[in-house]
Parts: sequence; C-alpha cells; structure tokens
Amino acid sequence: DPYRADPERSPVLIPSSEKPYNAEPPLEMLADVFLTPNHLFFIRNHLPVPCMKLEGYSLKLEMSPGKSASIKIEELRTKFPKKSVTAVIQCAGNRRGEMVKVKPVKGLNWGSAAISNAKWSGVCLDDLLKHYKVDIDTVNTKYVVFEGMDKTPEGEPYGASIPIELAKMLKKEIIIAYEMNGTSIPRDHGFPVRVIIPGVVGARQVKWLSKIYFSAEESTSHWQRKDYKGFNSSVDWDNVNFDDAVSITQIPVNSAICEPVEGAEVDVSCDEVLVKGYAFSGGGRGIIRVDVSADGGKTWIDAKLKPNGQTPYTSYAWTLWEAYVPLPKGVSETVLIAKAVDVSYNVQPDTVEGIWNLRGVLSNAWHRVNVKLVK
Ligand code: MTE
Ligand code: MO
Repeated sequence: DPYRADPERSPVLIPSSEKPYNAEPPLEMLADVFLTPNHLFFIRNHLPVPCMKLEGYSLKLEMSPGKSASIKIEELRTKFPKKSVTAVIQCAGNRRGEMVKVKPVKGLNWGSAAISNAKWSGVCLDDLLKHYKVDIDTVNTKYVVFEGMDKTPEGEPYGASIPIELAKMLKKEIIIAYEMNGTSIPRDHGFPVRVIIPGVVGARQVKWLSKIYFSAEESTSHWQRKDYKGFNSSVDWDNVNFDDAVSITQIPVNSAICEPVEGAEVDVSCDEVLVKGYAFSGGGRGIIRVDVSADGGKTWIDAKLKPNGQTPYTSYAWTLWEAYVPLPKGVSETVLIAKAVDVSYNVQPDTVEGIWNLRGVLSNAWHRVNVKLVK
C-alpha cells in the first residue's frame, strides 16, 4: 500500500477520498476563525504523502540549463529574511457538489469547504532568485515551473507552473514557505517546503517542493496540461481539447454561507437570522460587499465584513462576514442566499447551470442554503 506512511489526520475532517487522502472541515467551523487552524485546513492530495527528513531535504533551483543550486532548509531559514503572507488556498473543485446536481462531472465531490486561510512564512521568491543572481524582471523565460516530491507509480512528479508575467507581478508575494500559522508545515500541507502563490488556484501551490526552474513552456505535468482548465457547458469528454484551453491561475470571486447549514431549523421568534460565511476573490481583488437574502433573493441586505487587514488590490486572505437577515413571514421554509462582489465589481453568477463544466471547476454561483422556519 503506497499510502501506508501517510500521516494521521484530525477525526473532525470529512474525507471525500481516503487514498489519496482528500478532506474538508465541517463548513460550520470554517467562518469562526480568520486563520484556519492547521489540523482543520482542507487537504487535497493526488498521491501518497512523501516521507522526508529535514536533514535530507534540499531545494533545487535551476537558474539556467546546467546551472543550479541545492539549498538546504537551514539555508532557507538563516540566509534570507523571513517573510509572511496571509493567503487563501482554494481548490478549483470547491463547491463541485452543486455542479454534480446539474449533471455528473469527473472529480472529487467537494462541498463548500475546500478552501482555507493561513499565514505562510518563508523566503520570498524574489529574495531567493536575487541571491542566485537571477533578476525576475529580465530573466528570459515564459514560465516558472515548480516540482513536488510526490510521484505517480510511473515516476511522474506532481508539478505546476505559472506564466513569468504573473511571477513578476507577485514577486514580493510568492513565498517559498516553511511555516504555516507559525509552526513547521504539517506533512499533509507540504512538509518541509511548499510554494505559496497568493490569489492563484490551489493546484499551483506545489507542496513538498523539490525543484524550481524556468521554461519556455508550461509544466508538462498531467495536472498542468490535462486538468485544472475550464470549458463551456457543451464540451464533454467526447469533444474536449485540453491543449487549447487556458490553465486556471487567478480564481473568480466566490463566497459561501457557513452557518446556518443546509436543512437547519431556524427559530422565527426573533424575526431575523444570523448568517455567517466567507468570501474571496483571486488576483488580490478584495471583497467590497456581500449581499445576503433570507427570502430566496427577493430582498437583500449588506453583510458586515470583517476587515482582513489587507489592501483592496493586494487582498490574498479571505473576508469573513456576518449578517442579521430579516426572515419572511407566514412560511415554513426559505432559502438563504449569499453573493460576494470584489473590488473590480465582479459578482458571482446567479445559477450554476450556466457555468457547468465537465471537470466541475470554479463553481461559484450564488450560494443557497435551504432552512426550515420553526417556532
Ligand atoms: N502539490 C503536490 N506536490 N501534490 C499535490 O497533490 N495538490 C494541489 C496543491 N499542491 C498537490 C500540490 C492542489 S489541487 C491543491 S487544491 C492544494 O495543493 C491543496 O493544498 P492543501 O492540501 O494544503 O490544502
Ligand atoms: Mo485542487
């Protein structure tokens, strides 16, 4: 069993697959704290978790073909200033479960909690590259490629890449991280080192980072080339062409109601209900408004946003929110809805039908929760 050396996990997590292990925390626990505790942070593994001793670890940085450096964890910790970024990781498949209800898709059946927020610390990519005499603004390349230590049975490592323009834009924010929320990164989340590329889909935030290099083409890994891309709703497995579609990097605006949960009983005696949730948009676009309805979208109120301490155009953490929403009268059930607006005035689409795609990625329609109204 290639998974026999996988770490122990919190019994609170809700698995969507055991081998490889994938799990999300209970949705109602997600919006309670700004920094998701490490043991509750969702886990998305494609392969067995590598066993790596700190002494044995080194990061290979290939500055140019034939010229590379091997960097020990001690060097990462001592040679470079420690920098931090508080950033969300969201799986492209977060909220896939709602797409599945429209028409089956291929992928893990995620609920709305394949997203978490942590403070990541380590070495800034720009600092690392400068030390090895690479200037990210002038380096002659198209992509920065990241490789993991986890491998398929055929020996193919997990890998991802980002376009060099994005690496330039984010050069102060991309972190070669060795800490998660102030402690060393847990095995499931990439021990000892992972890359954090804020505002970008989870799939590119390579865990168990073994190698960084530059290339004229995207990472050749399966997950860069044949996965994590979007298509229109008429494309299915008999006519899909992965090669011509653009890889997902920055992700669209999204939000979800964490409380009350689906099917909950809401007490109508106080005429309003406390609704709580998260909102996030990729590309550093901060959340400026979350609209909440308790009557299926007839009327809306503005939620109270909890400031995330970041600026509107460099907002990489999520925004937690809550709202006291008036309840409709004379009915025994209703639909709570939330939709977020980011600083570019992007807003979530109203239905999931229009954005259905065969891989079930980037599911970000208005979030609806059915509740019963009881006395
Ligand atoms: N990195 C490696 N090496 N192997 C993986 O399977 N999964 C990716 C990404 N990085 C993955 C990886 C995906 S799809 C996601 S959503 C995030 O890691 C999940 O990060 P987390 O498990 O820390 O939440
Ligand atoms: Mo993912």
